[in-house]
Amino acid sequence: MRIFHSDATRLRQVRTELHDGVLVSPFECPERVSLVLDHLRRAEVGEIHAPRDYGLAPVLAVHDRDYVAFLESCWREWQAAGREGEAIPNIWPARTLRADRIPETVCGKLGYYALAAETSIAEGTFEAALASKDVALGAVEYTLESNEPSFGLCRPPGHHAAVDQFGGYCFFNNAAVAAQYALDKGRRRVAILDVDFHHGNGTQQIFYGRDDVLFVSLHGDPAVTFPYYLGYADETGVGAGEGFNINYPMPPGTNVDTWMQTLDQALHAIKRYGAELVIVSLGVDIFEGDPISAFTFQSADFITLGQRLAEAGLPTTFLMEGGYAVDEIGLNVVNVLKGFQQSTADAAQ
Ligand code: SP5
Ligand code: ZN
Repeated sequence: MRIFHSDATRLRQVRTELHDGVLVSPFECPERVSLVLDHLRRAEVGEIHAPRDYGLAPVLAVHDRDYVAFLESCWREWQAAGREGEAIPNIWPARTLRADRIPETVCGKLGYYALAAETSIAEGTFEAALASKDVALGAVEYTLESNEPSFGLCRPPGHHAAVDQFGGYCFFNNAAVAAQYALDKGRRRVAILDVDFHHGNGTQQIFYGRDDVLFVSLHGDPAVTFPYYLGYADETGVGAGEGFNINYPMPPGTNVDTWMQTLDQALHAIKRYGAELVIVSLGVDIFEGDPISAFTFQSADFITLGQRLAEAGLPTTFLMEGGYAVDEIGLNVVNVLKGFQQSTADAAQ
């Protein structure tokens, strides 16, 4: 397994996250990268490579050009406006307001392009987001060229980022950028399997009307869980995309047996689809000790997860999404990848 990592993913170093009514130090912090990297090295999971610079074209293949320009200029505009803290939205084009005019000033643009308020923008955010999509692209390119598995240590994560919205700690949808890249390199059927605790609303939105990417997600029930306004089981796709979006919402506290049975259903759907590549949106915030999530994985359960994914027998790229129990994040990620390798090795014997 080859690992992709870029030091520039640590350039996002925001100080504030709006959490439970208080500005706290963000759960999605640069230490997450360092800790995962340490464990990957110690466990000798595979060679660690820095990705090349893929430029903006693969981003613009799934994201809106004005949105990308906003992310690039946001912090500069916020500072020019003389604001004291970090850039955080506080007004949205909510249901009774107009969403067909984009405001001209940074406050208005922030609300237009944001889907949540916990994710502040400051120095280095755009640069880290660029590095994160390069990590994803390096990983997927390696799998496309070799059929060997890869892990992209993406940070910031991506699955909440929609065509023209950031939030949930996400700016560019790394999994969507990678899936589109695979299609542009000639793959015809790509599956994205999202195991993060939170629904991958951005990935769903990007591919909702399309049949060339199957999106399958296991996550906390949106009736009681972030991002609340997407992720129900009746969201199955639209038009050509009908039947190519599968959501498995589950209640907080769902036990691992139930979760694994649901994973079997998800993997069956991916096999039936005839996926040529699986991109796993790997959030390890399904861990019981996660500070903002509510599933019950123990560290050893991540080995089982990796084994089950390997049994699908498909070319696989893992991309890092969430996971905020920093003391265990490295072990949990390594366990998935080791479980995957172990099972692949067994199958080869
Ligand atoms: C990529 C990813 O995992 N993003 C997650 C973003 C979650 N942001 C808001 C979380 C709100 C959690 N509220 C839980 C209250 C527990 N006290
Ligand atoms: Zn998550």
